[in-house]
Amino acid sequence: MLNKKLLLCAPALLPALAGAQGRYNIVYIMTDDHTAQMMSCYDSRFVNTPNLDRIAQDGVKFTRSYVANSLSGPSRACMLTGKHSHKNGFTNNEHGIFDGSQQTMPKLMQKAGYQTAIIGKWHLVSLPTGFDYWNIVPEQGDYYNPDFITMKNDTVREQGYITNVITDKSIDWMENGRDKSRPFILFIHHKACHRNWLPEMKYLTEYENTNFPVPETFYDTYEGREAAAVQEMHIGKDMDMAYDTKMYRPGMKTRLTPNYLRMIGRMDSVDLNRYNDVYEPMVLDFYRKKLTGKELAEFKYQRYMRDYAKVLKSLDDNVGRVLDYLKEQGMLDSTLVVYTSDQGFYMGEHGWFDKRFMYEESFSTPLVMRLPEGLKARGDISEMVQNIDYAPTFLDIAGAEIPGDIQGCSLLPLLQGKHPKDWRKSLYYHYYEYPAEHMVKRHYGVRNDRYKLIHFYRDIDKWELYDLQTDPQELHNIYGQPGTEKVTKQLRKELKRLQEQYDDPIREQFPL
Ligand code: SGN
Ligand code: CA
Repeated sequence: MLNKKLLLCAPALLPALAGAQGRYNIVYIMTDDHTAQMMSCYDSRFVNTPNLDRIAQDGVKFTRSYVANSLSGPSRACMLTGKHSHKNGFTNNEHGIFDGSQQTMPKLMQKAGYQTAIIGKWHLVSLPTGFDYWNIVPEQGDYYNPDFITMKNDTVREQGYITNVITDKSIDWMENGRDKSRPFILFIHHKACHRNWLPEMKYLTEYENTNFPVPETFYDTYEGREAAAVQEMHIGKDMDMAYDTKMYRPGMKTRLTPNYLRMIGRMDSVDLNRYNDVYEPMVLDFYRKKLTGKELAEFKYQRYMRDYAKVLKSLDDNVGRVLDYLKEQGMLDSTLVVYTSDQGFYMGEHGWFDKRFMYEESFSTPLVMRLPEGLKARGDISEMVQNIDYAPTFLDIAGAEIPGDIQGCSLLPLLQGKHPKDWRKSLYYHYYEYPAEHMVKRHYGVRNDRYKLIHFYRDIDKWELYDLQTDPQELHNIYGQPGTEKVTKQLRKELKRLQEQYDDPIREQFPL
C-alpha cells in the first residue's frame, strides 16, 4: 500500500550530520501554556525573554507552528508518538491514560543508540516508558517545594521553586547522570507557566508597576460564534478571585480557595511571609476600591498578566542556565536545542485565559531551535509545522528510520535550509475534552495558508470559517455567507482528505 505519509511530507533526505560524537545531542525544553505573545522574539509588546530569544538568534524561529490538540496530555502524547490523538489514544486529560506499551519516539531513539531522559511535567497518568532516566512531577506539579516521582515510584519532596529545581536536575543529569560517550536526548518539561501562575520569591514584585495593554478583542461579544459564547474561560467571569488573582481574604470561600491555600501552604514560613508582604497590601487596596464591571475585569487582567510574566521571568533565566551550561561544556556545536510549549494560550484575547480552541492563539505554539554545526538554516521558517513533526525530526537527526505509521513530517530539510516545494499545505486539528472544565465544545478543523474551517460537534452542530488574511483575530465567522461557497467546498474537501489521510473515524459523522 502506498505510504500516505509521503504524500504530505517532503521526500526523506539522508541526514549528512556530524556532531561531536558523530551524532547530535538533543535538548528539548517544553513549557506549559507558554504562548508566543509572551515571547519577545515573536511579540515584543508585553515581556522581554532574552534567553529564549537567544535560541532563535542562533537558529530558527517557526512562524507557523501548531499543535494537533491544544491541551497538555494530548499534546505531549502527540509529541512522543508523532501521531494525532485518535491514533495514540490519549485524546483528553480527564479520562486519558497513555498506553506506554505503544511505539514512541523515545523508545526508537533508544534503539538508535541514544540515551533518553525526561525531567519535569509528564501528565500522561501511566509511568514513563522508553526513558533511561526519568524524574517527573505528579499530575500538574506544584510551584513551591514540589514533589517528584522517582524511577522507584517513590514520591520525594524537593526544596525550592519548581523551574529552578527542574533545571538543576536537568543539568545534573547532563553532568553526572549519563554516559558521555553516547548521544542523548533530554526532555526538560517545565510546569511554568501553567495556572495559577505563582512566582519565585525573587520576582514577587516584578512587573507590579507595569500596566499591560488590554487586547483589542478583550470585550468580544462572540457574535456568530456559538461555541465561543458558551465557554467558561473568561477572565472577567471565570477567573477565581482567590486562586487566580490571589485576592484572598481569610474566610473567603470561592470554588478554588482550597486549592489556593494548599498551594501557598507548601511554602516555608519565611517565604510565605515574604509572599504575604507583597500580596496583602494589594488585597487591602483591592477591597477598598470595590471594583465592578469593566474595572474589575481589567483589574483581573492586569493581575493575570503580571503573575504570568513573573513566572516567565524565572523560566527565561533557567533556559539561560541550560544554554550557558552547554556553552561551558563546549556542547553547543553538537547539540540541537528545541524550545516549545505544549500549546499556546489566551492573554486576554476574546476576554479569555486558557486554550483548547482552534483559534490562532491556542492552536499555535512557540517553536524555536538553536542549531548545531552543520544545520545551516537561520531566521524565520514559515512552512506550516505541527507537534506531530517533532518525533520524526528527532529520529531523522538520530539517523534512525522513521516508521511508516508516524503521521508527522521530519523538519530536518527545513533545518538544513531547504524549502521543499511539496511541503504540506494544510493542518488538521481535533479537540475532544468536552464536557469538562472551561466547557469548550468538541471540534475539528483544517487550516491552510489563508483560511480556517472548524466544525463544533457533539451537543452542537456549528461550522465556522475565517479568512485569516482579512480577519486575523477571527471575529467574523463567514461560514454560509454568500461568496464563500467555493472556498467552503475546497476546505471541506481538504478536511475530508486529511481525515482520510490520518484515518480519523469522525469523518463518518458528516457526509460531504
Ligand atoms: C487544570 C486547570 C485548568 C486547565 C487544565 C488543563 N485548572 O485543570 O484551567 O485548563 O488544568 O491544563 S486548575 O484549577 O487546576 O488550575 S493543561 O495544560 O494541563 O492541559
Ligand atoms: Ca498546557
